[in-house]
This record gives sequence, C-alpha cells and structure tokens, in this order.
Amino acid sequence: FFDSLTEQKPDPLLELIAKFAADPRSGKIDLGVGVYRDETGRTPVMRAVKAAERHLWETQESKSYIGPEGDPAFLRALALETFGEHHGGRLLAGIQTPGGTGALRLAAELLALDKRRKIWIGTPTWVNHQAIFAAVGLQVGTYRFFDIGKQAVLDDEMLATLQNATPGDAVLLQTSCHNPTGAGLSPQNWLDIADIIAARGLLPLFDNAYQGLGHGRIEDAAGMMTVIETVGEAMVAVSCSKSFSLYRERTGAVYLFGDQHAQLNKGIGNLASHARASYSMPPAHGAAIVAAILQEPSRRHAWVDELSEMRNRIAEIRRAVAEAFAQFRPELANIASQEGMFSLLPISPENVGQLQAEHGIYMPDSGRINVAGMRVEDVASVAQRIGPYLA
Ligand code: PLP
Ligand code: TYF
Repeated sequence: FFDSLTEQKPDPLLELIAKFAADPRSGKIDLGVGVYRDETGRTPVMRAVKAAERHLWETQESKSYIGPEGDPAFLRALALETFGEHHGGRLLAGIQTPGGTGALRLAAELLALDKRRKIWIGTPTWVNHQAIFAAVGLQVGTYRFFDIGKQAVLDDEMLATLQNATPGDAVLLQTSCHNPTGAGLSPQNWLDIADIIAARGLLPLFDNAYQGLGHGRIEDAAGMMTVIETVGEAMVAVSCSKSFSLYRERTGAVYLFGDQHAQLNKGIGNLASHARASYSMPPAHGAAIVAAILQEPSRRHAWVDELSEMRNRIAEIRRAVAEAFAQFRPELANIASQEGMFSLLPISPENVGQLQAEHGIYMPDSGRINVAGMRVEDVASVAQRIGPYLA
C-alpha cells in the first residue's frame, strides 16, 4: 500500500530550516522561516512565559483531560486581549486549537459542511492556506492582492472580487502583518471591505497570527474590529505562536462572532465535534501559559513590554532594509511602511538559488524575507549581496 502512494513535497519553508542548519559556512544568513529572532539571532522563550511556566510547575495539580473546547480561562483571557472588552459589540464564543493552523483547519471544516461554498483568498498568501482549504474540499477562489514590482496592495482588484462574490462565500483576511508581503490595508480599505461583506452577505474568516508585531496590540486589530462591528457573523483564527513565542507548544483558538447565543453554541458544538474526531482535544501547556500571563498583572506587563521590544526591533530593521534596498529599486522604499516580519522581494527562483549557493543567504523561492533574520548592523552588507540579483 505505502508504495502505491504519491510522493509529497515537503513545506518549502520548513524544508529551508534543515537546509540552513546543514550549511557549514559561518557567514550564512537565514531569511527563511517566519520566526522572530533577537539581535543575537536567537528565538528566546519570553520572560513572561518562563515566569508562567514556573508558576504552573508550582501550582498545577493534574494533567487530566480538559475536553475538546480546551481551557475556558484561556479562551476568556485571550478574547479580552485580542478583541477588547466590547468585542465589536457582538457576542462571541471560542474553542482552543492546536495553533493557528489547527484553528484555520477547524474553521475550514465548518465552512466545508456546505460544499458549494467558496472561500476567496488574495495571492500571494501563506503557503499553507491553499492546502488547508483544499484539504477539506472547499472551493478556493483567488484574486491578486499585491504587486511585487510596485510594492503596493491591489485594493481595486480585491474590492472588485468581493463585490462579485456569491452571498454565503467566505473571505480569508489576514488581520495584520501580512504573510508574505508585509502590506497593510488602509482604514478606508477596511471600511470598504466591511461594507461589501455586509452588503453581499459574505462570511469573513480572519487569520490573526501576528497581532502586536506590527503597530501595537490594539492598532493591529483595528481593521478586523471594523469588519466585526459591521457584519453579522465572523470567524477568527488566533495563533499564539508568534505573539507569545510559543511556536512548538501549538497554542491558538477559533472565535465565532454573531448576535445569538444559540447560533454560536451550535457553531462551537460543530467545531468541537470535528476536534473530537481528529485530535480529541488541544494540547494544554501553551494555553495554560497564556492564561497565566494574561490573568496576572505583573506577568502580563512583562509580556506587553517584551512584545513591544520585539515590535520595535522589527520596525528598526525594516527602516534599515528599506533604505538599503531602495538604492537598487526605488519601490523597495515602501518596505519601511509595511509591517511585521515579512516583505516580498522581486527576485526569480533561479536567483534565490544562486544567492543561497554563492552567498549562503537563505530565503524561499518566492523571494520572501524575514527581516528579523538580520542584525541591524548587517542590513547594508546583506542588501549589497542581494541587490544584484533583484529582478
Ligand atoms: N497564519 C499565518 C499567516 C502564518 O504565517 C502562520 C505561521 O506560522 C500561521 C497562520 C500558523 O501559525 P501556527 O504556528 O500557530 O500554526
Ligand atoms: O510562513 C512562515 O514562515 C511561518 C512559519 O507549515 C510556518 O508562518 C511556515 C510553514 C508552516 C508552518 C509555519
């Protein structure tokens, strides 16, 4: 049987981790996988996470089962932190998931209960989006989101696509720090999106994986909250991987927004039923850490501080990257006004390969760079090496 299976390609981003590790050159630089790095190149456990783990070690008395919905204290605390006290004036309900990916998959399973439904995604997007929606048998519609040469969002194409979508269709929206382009939407874009979604009866699914790494916890959620305030129903997949540096702990949640408790309970019941039939219940440790941070003022304060440090470092490198790359292509000055860890360089896959072979600079074939992969003082020299390869 195994021999009859089709060979599958590994995730290009995760594959790059192993390739980079195997490169013996000392000057190698990893601009590949999207994990935050500090100025020494490490991805440390956050101070508040360490404190929370110490607290859990001392106080946790059982590791018995919790149930498919996960930890209610985590869900309440994360909802408050993510959506604020008034959560757009809507009712909400949540379920804990194995990371943001688990959240997206669970949300996709719910959408796919109606096989005629289509989900619209802007391209380019995170490599895994298409795979997740295809895996549950949803129809996927795409529209062009970003012009790499101009380093600009194609907002007209986006709005025209939504305007022509069929009522009931879902729309995937990245909340902030767009992967892979870094490009943000303007407040007017968000208002237009909210109006079209409401008028056409579309269902927004937010992928919220980087809140706090762009302009701030509240700022990064502003567009999403505009939509939630305006539309009838919404779904949000939250990842704690980046904002709490909990990557491998697989911590996240799906939240449903609506106007009636009974409907939300039905939604959560269906999500829980999918969870039961696939992984039973989510891993507990990461969620217990997040709850222990958000519920205790001094730990929460330490977390807010460290998240700000991370955000400020990213913004500083971003400004240096924009300045250095604008010398090669003036449009790349826009990198300074983009947000989060990623930007997308105009470069061919062949030249990405050449850069890797000749200079030990690693990025996926798409030309996406993780700006946090550089130290500020190295940006100019990295740009000098990449510049000649740009398209
Ligand atoms: N969504 C986007 C846009 C991402 O970049 C990632 C990256 O990891 C995820 C979701 C999934 O994150 P998680 O590691 O929590 O599954
Ligand atoms: O885009 C990235 O680099 C991050 C990390 O299957 C990631 O989102 C990449 C691929 C993947 C899971 C996480």
